Amino acid sequence: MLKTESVYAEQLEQLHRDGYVVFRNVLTPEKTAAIKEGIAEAFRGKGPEVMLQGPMFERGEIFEQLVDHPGIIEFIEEVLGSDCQLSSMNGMRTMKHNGVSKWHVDEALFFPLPDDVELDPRIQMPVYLMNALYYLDDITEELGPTQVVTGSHRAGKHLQFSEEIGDYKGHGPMSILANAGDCLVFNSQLWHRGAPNLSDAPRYVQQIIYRKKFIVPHMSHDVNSVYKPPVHIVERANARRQRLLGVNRQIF
Ligand SMILES: O=C(O)CCC(=O)C(=O)O
Repeated sequence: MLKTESVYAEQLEQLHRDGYVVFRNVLTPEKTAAIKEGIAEAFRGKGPEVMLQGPMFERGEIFEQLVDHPGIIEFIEEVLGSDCQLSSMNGMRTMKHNGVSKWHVDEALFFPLPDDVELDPRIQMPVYLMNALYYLDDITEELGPTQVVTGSHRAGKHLQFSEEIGDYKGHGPMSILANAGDCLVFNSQLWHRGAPNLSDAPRYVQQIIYRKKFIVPHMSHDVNSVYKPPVHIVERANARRQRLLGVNRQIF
């Protein structure tokens, strides 16, 4: 049987090679502004040190729609499988001098390698968790860009949670200078961080983490426990969104 090439062939190649892909202009200016306002509202009354609030799909339909945002969700499903689900959906706000600024991979290092061992380039590592960051501001060096080390999802190295990091195969830390409405999608194993916000303005980002179905959901960084989305949100969701929210009609 002829295998049809994915419409995401180029992005899939980039994701597996570099560890990340930037999708440009995926949100309209109106949606971007509404999401930013919704996140600002979620942080109302919180101190400047608070950086995450969630789960954001509980905060209105504009956030529910983002769970299965067209153009992004199809790509996520190609990588994680058509039965993938949401792991967490946090709004981020970083105020002056703040940021998730220690270099890390999300959750855990899945495939550690000894220092003198490298992955054979023919091996394509499975992807278990993917992070989608929707930018709600034009991201400058001053506002604190997401920074990544290209290809480092294949390094298999434990990071020391420091604010400095070395190169990986000739690639040093690189800032993703995106615009409001763009979305960065990356393999959770990529070395990354949010550089500190040096400006006087708050920086808003919508983060959505997706997981392969067999991985336990996180849903909120505040309540790292068994979580069920509110019934009215599940009831009005389409079938795909219900699945992403953890409704499981499949036994195996
Ligand atoms: O704030 C950022 O740009 C990066 C956030 C981050 O490190 C993460 O989502 O794991």
